[in-house]
Amino acid sequence: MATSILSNIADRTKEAVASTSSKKTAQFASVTKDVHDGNSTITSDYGVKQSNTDDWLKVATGDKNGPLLLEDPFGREKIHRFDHERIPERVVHARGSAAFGKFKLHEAIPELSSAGILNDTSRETPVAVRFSTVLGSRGSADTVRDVRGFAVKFYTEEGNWDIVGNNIPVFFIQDAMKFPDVIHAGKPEPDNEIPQAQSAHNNFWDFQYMHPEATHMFMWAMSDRAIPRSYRMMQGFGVNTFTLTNAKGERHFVKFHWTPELGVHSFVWDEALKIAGQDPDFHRKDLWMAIDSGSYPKWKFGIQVIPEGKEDDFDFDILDATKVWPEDLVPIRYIGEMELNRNPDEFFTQVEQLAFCTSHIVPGIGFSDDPLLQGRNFSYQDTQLSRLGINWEELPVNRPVCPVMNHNRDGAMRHTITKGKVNYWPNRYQAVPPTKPEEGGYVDYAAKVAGIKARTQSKKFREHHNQAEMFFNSMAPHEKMHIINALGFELDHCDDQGVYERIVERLSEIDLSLAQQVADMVGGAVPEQQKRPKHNKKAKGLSQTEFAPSTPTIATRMVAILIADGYDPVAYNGMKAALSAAGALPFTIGIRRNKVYAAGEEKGSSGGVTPDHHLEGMRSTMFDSVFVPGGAKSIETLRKTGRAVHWVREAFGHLKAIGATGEAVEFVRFACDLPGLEFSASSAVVESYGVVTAAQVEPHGFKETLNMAKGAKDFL
Ligand code: HDE
Repeated sequence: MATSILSNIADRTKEAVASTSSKKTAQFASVTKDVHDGNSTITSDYGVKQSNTDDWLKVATGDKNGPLLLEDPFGREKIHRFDHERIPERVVHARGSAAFGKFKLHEAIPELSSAGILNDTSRETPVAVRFSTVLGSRGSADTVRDVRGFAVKFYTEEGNWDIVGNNIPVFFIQDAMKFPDVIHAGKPEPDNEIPQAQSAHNNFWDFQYMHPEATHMFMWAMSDRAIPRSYRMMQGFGVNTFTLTNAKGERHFVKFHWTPELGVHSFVWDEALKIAGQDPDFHRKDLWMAIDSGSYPKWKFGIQVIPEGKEDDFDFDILDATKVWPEDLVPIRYIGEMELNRNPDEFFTQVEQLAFCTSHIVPGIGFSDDPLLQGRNFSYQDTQLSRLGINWEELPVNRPVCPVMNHNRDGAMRHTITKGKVNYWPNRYQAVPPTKPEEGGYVDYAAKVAGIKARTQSKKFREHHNQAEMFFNSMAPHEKMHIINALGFELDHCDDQGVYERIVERLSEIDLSLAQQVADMVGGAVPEQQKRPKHNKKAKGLSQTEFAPSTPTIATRMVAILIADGYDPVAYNGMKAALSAAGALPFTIGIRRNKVYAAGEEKGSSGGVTPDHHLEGMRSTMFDSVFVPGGAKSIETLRKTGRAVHWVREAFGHLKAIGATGEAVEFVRFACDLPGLEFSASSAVVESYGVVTAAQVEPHGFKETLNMAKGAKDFL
């Protein structure tokens, strides 16, 4: 998607970018300057108007340049500021993008938590959400195989609450102390800094083998979840176990869930690989465009709850982040909804400086003894200190919308001016006292703790394979195939035989057929025996096929309409209108970007359409679906154009819905080259393998065609 698509969509949809009228929006406005206000001129940072910001002050010698003068304050300031523009990128999750919106609670849960945000259904809580990949640097591609970060900051009336989650519900390790190891192993290797944003290398897989606890997570990371079609089509999970405390002081264990309204969808691997080269910003643009055009992404907010006292009732430890709480045992209760409706105004100050802390919770919410969570609670605050400095919570994007007041002072870049005689508590003025619990002061749950100080872990933490197998068993056949192929790809990139052979050995503890197929692909010994007895159990909510949207929709999907001179204008215009009416985004792809003329139109006449892109500039990988209208001359040209044939064939290979009418039906059959494909020679609409054709079309036929396309798997 090129920038032209962005402006294209902005033009097309005149709907204004919504701004939630929220305290956060107002707060942003108070610190926002607009370069387009029409009144500003360039000043120095200390406010002096400048008359020339192009030429450094120098000693002029006639009409020749002389030496530059160090005394030029404007020249020095401009270069100084530039030299210091960069701050360290996040040590993980460096690549990402963010948007703003609102959270609305539908069902109060006073029996579980006293948190205002979980009780007051009349509130609209502003949120900031940042999506990210984990391993790549800030400039890496969006569509790589990786876990996605899904971090939500709620600006609540009682302070900021952050759920710093992922799009996969489990994690590689159980104890935070192992985090540097898992990340070192996954990041580029230390000697040559290769590969970028990839888990397909020796060190990553060496780590996986050395840590049986990572098995469940690597199965997820090899699944379709790790190549999402869009941030808007991913789930989010808090992963760690938190707690909820009600007004009576009773405690429940909780896991948080986000479920997307649009369903959960992924690329196929070949598509993800190609897009990483064709458009490294694919996900970033997709989110931006959707919000810009008024198609606001939404997620349902759900909780899984286990009462205190029931925590030992399971065959896994509920504090182990490498385990899910199977939904059959602990159902999800959906209690709220989040919508993203505003793009940032400036990336650096609103996305790079957006900083999260798992330790940021509000009254009514607490931590469990999950050893991953407890370590995270230290790490996030610590990393913000090195990225942003001690006063990072004063930055506009991180500021709470409720009052902040205490006796913390000073530090680099402090800019709140706190007036008064005292900066400590207690003081003789009773100035800024703590809040009593009954008036909303945070109260820690009085947990009873007794034990022996030791570097150890609970017994149930030592079982690592049951859920890895359960996950694989729960996959649909095509999802299993994708996992096998993903492992085949990754291990093919490991050149250390010891590494890939040992992973195959590990796989034989999960599923023999999986291990055998991978072994055959990547080389080395093919295991003959299942190494661990299988339990054959499945669970709800693991296969992403379960997450189709409740009402199938083509809205926000990008559909390419392929044309050359002589195309059928009835089919072209009819389909374009039908797609727009259904909320899809039609793009005209021409044989060239200069005007293309319909059948019956003179070349150079006032008619014709100017395509959004041409065949070489934009590939079918960038679209969800392709439609080819008929028109004898247009089809003759497309058929002779290798790239056009490839366009359609590649879309077919990527399982996309393809539509064709009139002469294009035969062209699509030729391009897809599949003997089993059924085509229609009449006006009847035929769907076969997601290809929808009608050889003879009446304008009214487009609605029918579109309905068929909606039924195509790609859209569900
Ligand atoms: Fe993070 N993680 N993490 N992580 N994480 C960071 O904090 C860390 C873990 C996650 O969009 C860092 O601000 C430790 C699990 C997201 O800005 C850092 C451990 C999950 C983001 C850090 C984990 C996550 C981060 C780097 C093991 C899913 C991006 C920059 C105990 C539930 C947030 C930063 C954003 C970022 C530490 C494990 C999600 C270094 C020590 C599990 C989405 O603090």
